[in-house]
Amino acid sequence: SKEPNWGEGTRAAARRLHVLVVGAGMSGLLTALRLEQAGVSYEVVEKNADVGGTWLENSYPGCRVDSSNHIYSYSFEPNHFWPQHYSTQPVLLDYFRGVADRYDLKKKIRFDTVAEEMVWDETRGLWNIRVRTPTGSEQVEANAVVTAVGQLNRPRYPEIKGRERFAGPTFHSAEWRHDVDLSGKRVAVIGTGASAYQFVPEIAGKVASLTVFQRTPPWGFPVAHYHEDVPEGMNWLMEHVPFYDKWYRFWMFWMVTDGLLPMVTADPNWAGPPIAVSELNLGFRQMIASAIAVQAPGRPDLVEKVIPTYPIGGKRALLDNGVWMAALQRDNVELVTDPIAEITEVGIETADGKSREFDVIIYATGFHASRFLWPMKIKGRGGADLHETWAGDAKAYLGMTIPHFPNLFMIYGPNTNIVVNGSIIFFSECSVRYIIGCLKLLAETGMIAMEPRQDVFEAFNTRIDEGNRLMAWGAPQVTSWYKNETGRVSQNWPFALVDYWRATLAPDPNDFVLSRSAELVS
Ligand code: N01
Repeated sequence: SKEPNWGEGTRAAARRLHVLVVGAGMSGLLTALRLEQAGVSYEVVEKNADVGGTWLENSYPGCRVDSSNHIYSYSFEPNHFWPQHYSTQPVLLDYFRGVADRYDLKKKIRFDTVAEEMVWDETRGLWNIRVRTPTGSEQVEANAVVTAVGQLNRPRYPEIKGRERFAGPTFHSAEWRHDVDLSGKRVAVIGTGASAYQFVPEIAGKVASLTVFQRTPPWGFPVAHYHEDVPEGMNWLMEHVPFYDKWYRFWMFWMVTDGLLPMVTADPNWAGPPIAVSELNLGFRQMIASAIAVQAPGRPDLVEKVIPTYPIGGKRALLDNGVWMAALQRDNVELVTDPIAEITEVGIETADGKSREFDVIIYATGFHASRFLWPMKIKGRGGADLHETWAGDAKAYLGMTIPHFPNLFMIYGPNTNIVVNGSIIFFSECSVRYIIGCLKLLAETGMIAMEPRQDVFEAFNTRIDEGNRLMAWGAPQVTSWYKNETGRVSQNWPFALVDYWRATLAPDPNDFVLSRSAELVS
């Protein structure tokens, strides 16, 4: 995305606008930067004491990005010297802090401040937002609100009987207790998603024993250079060959990420086994399954447990350079696949009647992903409550706007997540460019409010649902956090990256209802 290129007339008209941005993570910083460049008045509220969002909060051992950094970075802030292809969390946090400092973004960020409730004022045509500050509560007024709160930032603890009874320390992977020394301890880990996949190999050698409770195995794609340094020669090319970095980024998006989509696209006429969704998907499965099996020679019992029975692409696939399987084969590590029955004062009991005792339990059980914008309370036109309107099934137009909720713009909203293709930063850049375009539209038309037309919103979501039904993650035999409580895929974008880029180049005024006041004017 580029700096907003607004003429003086637009800039002058936009000066009447004030925008509240919620969140100072990757998307919030980007929004702040573009608003700054456009000359629009804004403030950012951030619940944490620093910028960085997910890269500030997740500090578990081994935490790193699993999209290559050459695409997981802002297009306008390339780093020709990423130390590794997939950087660790401290490197990422430094990168985002560096962007905040370089563009002097912190001056308008209010830290330790939480947006709790926002109510649309029909008559004045603005949002009244109640924010909780370190010293109390206050009201903020804004013509528009941009939420940049992520999809994966409210840790989810499992509903397992007796969870509160365990006497030892317990914590969630996203709230890592660095004060709990794991060395020499008997540790249980519940969950085998992306987070566990990264920290289990890191802690396995330090603890006395490690028991990993797996409900469903993840697919791990073999990526030999996952933890490796970027070769010096590549950095040299990035630095010295004109446009090499841009070409590399484009190539990654095109070949390495969007290029995987056909492998996880369902054949509507597929009559094969439900472990795959197409012939290509079945072949892909066989290839990855063999890559897993060769890592545990002589352990068919383990191989059987770790090879998923759902189609590849059904859930988030993880990157694997061998450390996961190596950890599971250590003498002090056990992989338990019997369902957990109960947590007791001293340990965990499984459905097969076995009890195991632990000193520490770590929950790697993911996030409340489908509860978009939760726990904020949001009331739009006529006092409509957003969470009641959604009723557990969050939808938006292009992931960003919702009928009856004027001037509320979401980044990383419903159906803007990706499973195999790309980088969320790409989506955020597209969304922010579009949102800035919406503010431009308001400024240039002199209108006060905009919201998507109901028919446009519905047609878009019908297209999204049809797309997701054709993907491995939409297959009926797959359950995952990509599906909400209604069973609909509310997280994922089912198309190519370029499709989102094209759809969000600029808002089409015909898609919106624009209004001057409480009266709607089409
Ligand atoms: O969480 P998850 P995560 N009893 O929801 C299991 C991003 N991310 O924090 O599959 C037993 O994937 C659950 O089992 P099942 C990335 O988008 C990125 O690991 O539901 N087990 C699953 O195994 C990722 O996808 C990065 O059957 C229970 C696990 O807990 C997303 O965040 C790194 C259970 C939860 O896995 C979330 O990843 C980390 C129960 N009651 C995260 N409830 C990188 O970029 C849940 N589980 C590298």
